[in-house]
Amino acid sequence: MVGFTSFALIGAAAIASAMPTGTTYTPPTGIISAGPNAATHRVIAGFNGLRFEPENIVAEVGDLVEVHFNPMNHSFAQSSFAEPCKPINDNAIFSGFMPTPNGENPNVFSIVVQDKQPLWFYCSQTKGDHCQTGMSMVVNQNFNGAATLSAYKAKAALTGTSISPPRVQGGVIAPPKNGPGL
Ligand SMILES: [Cu+2]
Repeated sequence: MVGFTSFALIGAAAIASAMPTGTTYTPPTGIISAGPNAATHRVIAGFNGLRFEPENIVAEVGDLVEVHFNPMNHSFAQSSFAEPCKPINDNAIFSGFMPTPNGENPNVFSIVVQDKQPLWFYCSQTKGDHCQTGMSMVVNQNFNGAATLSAYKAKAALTGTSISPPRVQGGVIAPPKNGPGL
């Protein structure tokens, strides 16, 4: 089944104020928003080189995944397991590129987990082949199956290049509510 992205925007009102000027996205109806007891799973893109840290997250429905960006110029993009380093479809979650000369980018990209299906993410930066080098991660991997993060990375290394999703969507760009990731 190829359905709509498994993450969604936190809310239309939040989006309107948080998305960069000129970026519009209408969330589908029926999306799950972060609840008052939602956990926030912090991820650092570019921690100690070309990787996400942590890169294997177990999250509950309604939890937030909050991606912080370290140097250099990373992104957070959704793929399938079968085809690493390219968008899962035109609705693939995408943070856009987050250029960060030093320290941590003042904005994070936050998404709400919509279900318990595995979700695969990669950095679509082609300069330096980030995805091919191992900059990828998973939310809710099936630990009893063959679709592991190491298997994803092995396939990613064989792809020629990365493709970014068509537009920034599926999450909110805003300053982190609870400060930097480290
Ligand atoms: Cu990257």
